[in-house]
Amino acid sequence: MKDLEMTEQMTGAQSLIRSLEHVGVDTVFGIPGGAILPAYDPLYDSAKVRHILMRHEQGAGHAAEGYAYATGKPGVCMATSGPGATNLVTPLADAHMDSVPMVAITGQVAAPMIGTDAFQEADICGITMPITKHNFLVKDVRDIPRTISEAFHIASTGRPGPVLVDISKDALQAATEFVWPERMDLPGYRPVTKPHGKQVREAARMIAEAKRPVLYVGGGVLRAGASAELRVLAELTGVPVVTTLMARGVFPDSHPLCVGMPGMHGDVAAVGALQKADLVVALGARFDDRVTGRLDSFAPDAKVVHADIDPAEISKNRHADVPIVGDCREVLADLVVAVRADQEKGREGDYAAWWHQLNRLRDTYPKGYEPHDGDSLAPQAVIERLGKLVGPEATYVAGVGQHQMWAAQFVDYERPGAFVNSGGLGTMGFSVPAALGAKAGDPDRVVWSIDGDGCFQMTNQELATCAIEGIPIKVAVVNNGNLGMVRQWQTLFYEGRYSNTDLQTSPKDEKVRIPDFVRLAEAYGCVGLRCERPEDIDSTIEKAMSINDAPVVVDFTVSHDAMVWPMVGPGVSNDQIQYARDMAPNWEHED
Ligand SMILES: Cc1ncc(C[n+]2csc(CCOP(=O)(O)OP(=O)(O)O)c2C)c(N)n1
Repeated sequence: MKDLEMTEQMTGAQSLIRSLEHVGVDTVFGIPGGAILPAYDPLYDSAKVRHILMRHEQGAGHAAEGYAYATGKPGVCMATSGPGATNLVTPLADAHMDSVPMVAITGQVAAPMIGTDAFQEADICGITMPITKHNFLVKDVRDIPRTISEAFHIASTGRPGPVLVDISKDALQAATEFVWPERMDLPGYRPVTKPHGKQVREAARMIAEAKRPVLYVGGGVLRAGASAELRVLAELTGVPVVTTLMARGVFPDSHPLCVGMPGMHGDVAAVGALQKADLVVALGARFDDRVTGRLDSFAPDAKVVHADIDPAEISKNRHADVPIVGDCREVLADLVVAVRADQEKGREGDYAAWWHQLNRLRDTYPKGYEPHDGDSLAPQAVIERLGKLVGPEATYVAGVGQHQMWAAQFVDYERPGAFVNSGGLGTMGFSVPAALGAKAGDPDRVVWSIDGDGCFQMTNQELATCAIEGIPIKVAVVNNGNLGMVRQWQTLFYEGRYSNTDLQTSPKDEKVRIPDFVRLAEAYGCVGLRCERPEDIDSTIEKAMSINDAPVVVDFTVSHDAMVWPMVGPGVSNDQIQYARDMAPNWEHED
């Protein structure tokens, strides 16, 4: 019976949907159009695959990313040829930078038309070559099942990433026999997951010998599902842990060994820990310029152990004294064994002086903010209260800008996956659709989008999708009336010349808001709330939390002038971190 089913006659489009069912896809985010139309017909009949009709293909792509964050499975999006496909470019680039597993399926014009500038033709494989882990152009109907099977394998193994499958319309329409490939044949694609024992033992030896070691933990640890192993290693050794923007929550913020987030807007203690370290153990982290600051002055006295599943990352930006290629979960598990063996032989690090130094940094430069002049809301207070009232079990999805940094700083993350954001590409418009995808993938979890008024205006049309499809996300628009992060740079580096950053979403002097986010939310079938006074923050959040049968949008009208601190200016050394304007730690004193 099974064999018979396996060799059934069908169209290419039917074989595509059958293939998606085979790899376990339950949700597809997309928009139809001419070239992909044949695939939408059998999709209509699928009992296993839910298609969520988005309002923009960019939204479909980010929703697929949010789904991947929430489930650990590749997110799937679908679009037609030409403009449908090019609208996926931003989310594909985003997923590529942040190693998000995702499969994008696009229709292509019929094979004989390719290269003729046919209506809605775009060479999407050519366009996305540098921003996908891999892409396929399928012109032969018989290749569809094999390609889908390979695409999902590539997207989710090794260093995860986006894979695009572009299928010509004639291949979708042609008749075929459905044959599911028994085995995968991908010559040249063999991700190394098992680390080399010698390097791991060397790393353990260096950890024991170091005086000032730091575990520099990146998004690779999240992708590898290795937070339990990380915790064992940290507790076994007593080494301080810093978690990058992409790794927030992988190690609990409340853990005494957690010294915070490094980088441009990181904690002084975390930045200081890396700068003063004599050993940096980088785990699934890629020495991004937002973390290192000026690279040649980053962690000047540190030896580096660098573990990553992607060999291309190792020594890319910073030379690794001990390179370890492998899956972070296996690396950490093996490191634990090696460290235990060392400890049994009496080889153990002594970091008491180091902790003394770090604790002083933590105590002297804690996170803080100015509660603002007059009645206006401090955006940090809004986000801090949100984190406190909503709690660590929720998922928080940020946009890009000041609110993203405050969301990283002022919510306490206790579990991996609790914080979702666009770290590498820094994509405005990520938050609402990614929150939609996260909620679709994990409907029982409360999902808050923390968005800026600028970001929100890029993709808020997906609220229609949320309302119609019954995906009740909650959105906190941190409405400072401006492209706040850009305005901050204008304040600091352009003498306060605010060229083109005032969005008029909450003008200071008039009452006209364009748009009025509360009315916009209502127009989209959501509940719209507004909060303008500090004393209303808690009750507004509680009100939003009490509504579960519709999406909720809260316009938190906040001060225009708040800035993100601490800050390492662009292109300067991390040693020059400022924890407030014109206030820098006194490193001499700290030594
Ligand atoms: C698509 C895109 N365009 C432009 C930018 C540059 N940019 C980075 S942050 C920012 C301002 C974001 O404003 P808003 O969403 O209001 O957030 P805020 O910084 O005010 O919290 C801009 C324009 C970007 N990151 N992405």
